[in-house]
Amino acid sequence: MEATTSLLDAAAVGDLVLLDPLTEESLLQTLQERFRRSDIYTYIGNVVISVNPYRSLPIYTPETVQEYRNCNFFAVKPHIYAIADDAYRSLRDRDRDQCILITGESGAGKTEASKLVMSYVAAVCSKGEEVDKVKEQLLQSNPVLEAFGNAKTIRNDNSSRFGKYMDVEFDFKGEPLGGVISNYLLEKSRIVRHVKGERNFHIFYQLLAGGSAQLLQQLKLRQDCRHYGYLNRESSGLPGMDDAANFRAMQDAMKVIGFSPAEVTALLEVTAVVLKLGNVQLSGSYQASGMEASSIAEPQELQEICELIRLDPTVLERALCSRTVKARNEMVLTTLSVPQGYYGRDALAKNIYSRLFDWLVNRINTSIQVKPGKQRKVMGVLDIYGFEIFQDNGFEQFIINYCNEKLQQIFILMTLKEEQEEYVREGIQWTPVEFFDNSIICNLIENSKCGILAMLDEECLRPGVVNEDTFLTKLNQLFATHKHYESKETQNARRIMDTSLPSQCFRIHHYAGKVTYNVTGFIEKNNDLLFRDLSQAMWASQHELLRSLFPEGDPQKVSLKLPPTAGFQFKASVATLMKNLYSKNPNYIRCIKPNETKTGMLFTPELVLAQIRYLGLMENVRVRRAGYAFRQLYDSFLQRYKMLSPRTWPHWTGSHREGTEVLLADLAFPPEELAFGHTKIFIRSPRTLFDLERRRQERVAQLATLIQKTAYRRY
Ligand code: AD9
Ligand code: MG
Repeated sequence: MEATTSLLDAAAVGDLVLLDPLTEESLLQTLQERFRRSDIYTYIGNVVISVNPYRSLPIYTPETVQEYRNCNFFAVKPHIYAIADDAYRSLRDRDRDQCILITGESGAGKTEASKLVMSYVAAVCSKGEEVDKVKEQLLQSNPVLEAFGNAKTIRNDNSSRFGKYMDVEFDFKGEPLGGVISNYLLEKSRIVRHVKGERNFHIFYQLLAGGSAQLLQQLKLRQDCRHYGYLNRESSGLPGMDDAANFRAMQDAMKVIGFSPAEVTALLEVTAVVLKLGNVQLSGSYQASGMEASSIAEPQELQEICELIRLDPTVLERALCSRTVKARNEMVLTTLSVPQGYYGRDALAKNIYSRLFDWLVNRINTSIQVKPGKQRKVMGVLDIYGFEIFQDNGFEQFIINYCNEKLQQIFILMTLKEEQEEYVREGIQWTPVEFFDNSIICNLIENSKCGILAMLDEECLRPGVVNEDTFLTKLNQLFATHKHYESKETQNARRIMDTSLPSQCFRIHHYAGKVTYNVTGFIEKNNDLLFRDLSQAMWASQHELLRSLFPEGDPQKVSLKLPPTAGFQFKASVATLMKNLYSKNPNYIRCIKPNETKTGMLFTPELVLAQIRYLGLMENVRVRRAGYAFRQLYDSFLQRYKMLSPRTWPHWTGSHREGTEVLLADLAFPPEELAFGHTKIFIRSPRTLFDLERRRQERVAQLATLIQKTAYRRY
C-alpha cells in the first residue's frame, strides 16, 4: 500500500476521508493543491472527484490502461480507470451489477468521463470478432447521439442537452453482449430559440457543412446557415470543431450501428423539415368578422417541406393557420392570429425533433439490444445534468434540480446501505449515522397527492382559464409553514424582509442550496400541447418515419384524454431510473468545473467551493467516515505496522488478526477507536490513523539509522 507512505500529506494521498481537520476550506485547498500538481482525480472512499483540466493530459494512454488493469484500488494514484476497473471486476468476478453515476455542472467533464469509463472497459475486456463488433456499436452510439443531442452553449462547446443512462450488458465471462440507452428531457426549446453565442443542435451545422451538394439538393437545403431562421441567421463556425468531419464520423457511426441507407435518408429528411419549418413565414389580415387570420406569406418553403414529407400542402397550410375547436358539441374551424400561428409552428418543430430523438435512441437500442433469455450482468452509466442555479430559473431547472435531489437521496441511502452491509459482513456493531435526510424536499416536489408537481398537473387539467397565479397561490396555502418552501407571501406572513424574491416566484431550499423559480411558463411547458390539427397533418403524411412519430394524429384514435404532462412523465422516468440504480452497486464520479472560461489548468476557488456545496461533498465525506474512516485487511495492515511492537517485529507467526490485536494493544489506542471485523481492522478517526502513521515514520527513520550504524561498524 504505497500510497500511505505520505498519509500525513492529505494533498498527496488523495483520499478526502482522511482529511483532518475536515472543513470546507481544507477540502478546497486539497483539491486545489492536487490540481496544481495535475492530479485531477481525488477520492472520497471509492467516490472519484474529477476536476476538469481543460487540456489534454497524458494519463489515458494504453500504458495507463495496463497499469490500472487488475490494480489494487489503493495502491495506485486516484484515477477514473481505477473506479472503472474496480466496477468491472466486481461485475465479472463477484457477479454484482454495477452503476456508475456521473454528476456535475455543465462543462464539468461528465460526458468525457463517461466515454473514458466506456473505453476503459472496452479495452480491458476480451477481444474477438463478435465482441469487437458489439464494443464498436456501443461506442459509436456516442457520435450519433451527440450530433442530435448536443449543442454549443456558453458553458460548453459540446454540451449534452439531454440526460443519458446506458446499461451495458455482459455475459458470465465479462464479455459485452449489448446494451440499452434511456434518454431524459431533451432541451427541445433550443430548436426554436437559443441565445447569442450559442448554437442549435450540432446536426444542423454538420449536415449543412458536411452534406454533399447532391444530398443537400435532395433535402432541399441551402448550404449557408445564415439562410435559416432557427439557426439565428448566423454563420456557424466554431473554432476547434470541424462540423463537416463530424458529419462524416456520424454517418460512419450510423453504418457501424446498423442503420440502413433508407433509414439514414428518412432521418435526415425529417431533420431538414425541422430546419425548414423555421423559415415558414406567416402574414396576418383581418376577416370581415373582425377576427385576425394568418396565412402563409411565401409558399415556396411550405411546398418543399410537403414534397419532402409527401403531404398535400393545403393540409399543412390549414393546420398551421387554423385550428379545430369544439363549440357547443360541434367542431368548428377557427382562424389563428399570426402569433398563434407561429406558436403552433414552433411547437410542431420542437415536437418533431424531440420525437425524432426518441426514435433515434430506440433505433440504436434495436441494434444493440441483447436477445431475451441470455443471462447477463449489467453496468449502468449515468451522464445526467447537474444541479442548476441560474439568475433566472424556470420549469427546466425545477425538473433538473428535482432529479438531482433524487440522486442525492439515493446516494445517501446507497452509501449508508453499503457501509451497513460491510459492517454486517464483518460482524461489527452498527450504530446508525446522523445525516441530513432530504426526503422532505423530494416529498415537497413529488408527493402524488399534494406535491408541487401534482399541484401543477391539477392546474393544467383545470377547465377554463388557467394561469400561474392560481398555481402559486395554491402552493403558498399548502406550504405556508414548510421549512423548505418560501415565497413573497409566506415571507410576508412570517414577517421576513427580503427584496430578492419577486412575487411571481417560489424558492426551494434544496440540499445543495436555495433556488428561486419563476413560475412563468410552468403551465405551458408542463402541458406541452400540440394542436391536434398539427398532429393529424403529420399523420396524414406519406413519410413513414414522420408519420410514425405522431400516432395520436390518427383520426380513428382521437382520445378525449389529455396526454400525460411533461412533469408527470419525468417523475415516472426518474422513479424507474432510481429503482434501476438502487438494484445495483453504485460507483460515483463527481465532476467539477474549475473555471468559467474553459482555460487549461486554471482553478477559481470560489467557483469550486460552490460546486463542493452543490455536490454535497462535505456530507459525502461525513457519511463515509460516520462509522469508521479507515479499514484494511489484516494481512496488509500487519505488514505495514508490525515494526511498531517488539512482539510482532520482525516476525509474527500467529494469525494476521491476532497479530493486529497484539500490535494495537501494545500501542494502547482507546478501544472505541478500533473494531476487529472478520477480515479487516476498522479505525474510527483519521487522527488515530495519522498517529499510527507518524509512529511508523519515526520507527522507519530509527531503523534506517540503526542499519546504517551497523553497516558502518562492520565496515
Ligand atoms: V454538459 O452538462 O453536457 O454541458 P459535461 O458533459 O459535464 O457538460 P464535457 O464532458 O462535455 O462536460 O466536458 C467539457 C469539455 O471539457 C470537453 O469538451 C473537454 O474539452 C474538456 N474536458 C472534460 N474532461 C476532460 C479531461 N478529462 N481531460 C481533458 C477534458 N479535457
Ligand atoms: Mg455532457
